[in-house]
Formats: sequence, C-alpha cells, structure tokens
Amino acid sequence: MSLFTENMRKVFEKYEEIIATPNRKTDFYNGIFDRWQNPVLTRDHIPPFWKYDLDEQRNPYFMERLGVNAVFNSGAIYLNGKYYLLARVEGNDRKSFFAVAESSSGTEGFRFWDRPVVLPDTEPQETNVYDMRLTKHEDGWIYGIFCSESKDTNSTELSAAIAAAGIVRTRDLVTWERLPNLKTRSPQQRNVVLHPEFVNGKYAFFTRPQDDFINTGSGGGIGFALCEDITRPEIGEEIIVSHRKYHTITEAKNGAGAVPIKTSKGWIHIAHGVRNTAAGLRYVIYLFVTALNEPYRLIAEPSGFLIAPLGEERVGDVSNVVFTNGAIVNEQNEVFIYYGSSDTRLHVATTTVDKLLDHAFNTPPDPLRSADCVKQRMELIERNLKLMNR
Ligand code: BGC
Ligand code: BMA
Repeated sequence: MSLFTENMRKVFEKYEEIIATPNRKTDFYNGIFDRWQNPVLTRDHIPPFWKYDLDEQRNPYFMERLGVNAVFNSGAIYLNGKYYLLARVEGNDRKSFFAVAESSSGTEGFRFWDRPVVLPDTEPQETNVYDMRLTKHEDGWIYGIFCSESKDTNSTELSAAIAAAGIVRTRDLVTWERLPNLKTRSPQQRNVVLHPEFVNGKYAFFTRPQDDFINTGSGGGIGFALCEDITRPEIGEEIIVSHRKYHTITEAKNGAGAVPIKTSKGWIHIAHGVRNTAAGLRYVIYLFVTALNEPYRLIAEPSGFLIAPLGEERVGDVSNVVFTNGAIVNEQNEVFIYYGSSDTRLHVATTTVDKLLDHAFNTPPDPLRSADCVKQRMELIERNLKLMNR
C-alpha cells in the first residue's frame, strides 16, 4: 500500500470512529439540565473529502488543502423524527459557511451531508456569514436568519465591519432561496431570530439594535418588531423585550438565541448575555419567558445564567464563551439545547419543557444588588434550616 493510500485510510477511519463514538451524560448536576461528555460536532466531524484532495497525482503527500478550524454555533430543527444542525463551519481562512449535520438521537452520531450549504451569493459586499437560526414558520417555509457581515468602507480602520441580518428560506434544507437582508433603523444587527408564528398577522422578528459592530452603544437589549412582507423585509420601531442591565450577566450586551419554544405557559427564549471583564468578554446563556399571545411581553426572567462555560468549554479560539442559536423539542417534550463553546466546538445540554418552565417561574428574578441577593438567599436558607430542624 502506498503512503498516500495508507494515510487516506487512517484519516477516513478516524473520521468514522469520531462519528460512531457513543455519548453519555456527565455527572454534572443542577437539576435543570444535563451536560454531555462529548461535543456533538467538532472540526473532526468534517468529512475528509472537504479538506483533502483524494487524487494521488495531485496530492501525493495526502495533505489537507482546505483545512477546517472550527465547527460551532448551530441552528437546529427537528424534521420527520430526525435532528438537524445547521452548523457554523469556519475554514482555516477564518471565513464561515453553513453545513447540515443529521442525527437520529440528537446527542450523538451527527454526520454532515455530502455537501455544505451553498447560499445564493446576492450580496456582493458580504465577507462572512454565521450563526443561522432555523425557524419552521407557520407560513410553511423553513427560514434561516443569519449574520451577514461586510466591511465598513466608511471607516479607515481595517477591521471595521457592519453586521446585518441575512434571510434565506427552504423546504428541505437542500435548496435555498435568498431574500434581501433585513432593513432596520439600527446601523448594526446581529442575533436576529424570526418568530415561528404571525403576530397580528405579520412576521415578527427578535432583534438586537446596536450602534457599533462590537459595542451596543445606546442600543442593546433584545428587541422585537413586526414586518409586513418577508420578501421585502423591513421593520420599524423595535421595542425591547429583555433589557441589558447594569451589573448583571447582560451588562455589555445580550441577544436572542434559539427560536422561541412554545409551551402552555408562554414562549421560552434561550438567549445569551455578555459582560466585559479584564480577561475579555464573557458569554453565558440565559432564559426568559414571554406571554403566549404577546410574545414581546416578558413574564419571567430568572436571575443569572442557565449555562456558563465550564471546564474545557472555557477554552478555545474565543475563550470564556458559550453561545446558542438552536434548540430542539421532540415529541416527548425533551429539549436539546445546542451550544457552541469558545467559538471552537458544539455541545448539547438536555432537559425537558417542564423543567425549563419550573426553572423559569420558580427561580426568582435578579434583585440587582448584593444586599437584596443576600436577602433572597437567606429566605431560602432559613426555610431549609427549619426543614432540617436546625
Ligand atoms: C465574528 C463573530 C463575532 C463577531 C463579534 C465576527 O467577525 O465572526 O464570531 O461574534 O465578530 O465579535
Ligand atoms: C458573537 C456571536 C458568535 C460568537 C461570539 C463570541 O457576537 O455572533 O458568533 O460566538 O460573538 O465570539
């Protein structure tokens, strides 16, 4: 066997091994959700034929020609009993693209389809695309809303960029129709999510109005706005649903994550909050609930984070980050929250709709000051001490 053939065999073997690796819950416990041992997608899940030239003449050393650096923040959708992830795949060249991976369990065995998604290239100034949210809309389409990033040519700074919300739709995750980017009053838009139902007969978007590419400036908060015509997408005033707050997990910014989950008690939102630290931005995942008939009206926001970076999740290309843009609920009301860690890999946390609602309505809101937080905790401790006969 030639060295080429031998190396190719090894690479394909390792790839199959990775996909076949069973996953199991870790012993992490907080009663709210379970963490799993292995990430569900990593760069090692990328099919070797996306990276290597398999032609021995052209690639005698069996080298990677187009490496993949990371697989992380993924949209998610449940179709015909299968779990689909619309992953953010980042090449060694730092550009991201989208690809569909499929599993029958939701916690393991995710395999990418043979070809990544080829988006219609309708925005000539667009440099990068990432973080797609997949919405199964009541109009019958599956929409993908993603960040469409372009260079800010009005700035002299090389890295200045503009983020807008790109929109595509599909019936099968194979053929994608691209609509114009969303027009909003805010100069920057990231983390836009399409609500799955019409609100007052209109398309409804969760947004994140922002003044600057990184800093929210005077803007910020998770917004909400209506749109008349999705094929000429434009929104007017954005009202704030979940605010940024001083000295909380959302102080620097926050943004919608997974598509809202409909329950008997309201819409569950799984979002992210960011604070700034001496070590850079820290991203955590938090949860809030909005009213069933008024999905823009906050009815519960338990204090603190739901998921924060832990152990190995803390380290990666952009350390101290967990980020979600996709969750799935199956027929058993089990919830699969897919979250990227440190812009490097994708994990799953599992729970149930009932547990998330219990957490949402029975964890008290953040009282915003240490003194009040101690009071809140003392009530819990005193009640428990009585139960413990102390
Ligand atoms: C990166 C994103 C990041 C954003 C803001 C983009 O260029 O690709 O991952 O969220 O900058 O930092
Ligand atoms: C953002 C997101 C994510 C990323 C995070 C941390 O603003 O849009 O893509 O995970 O920053 O880099």
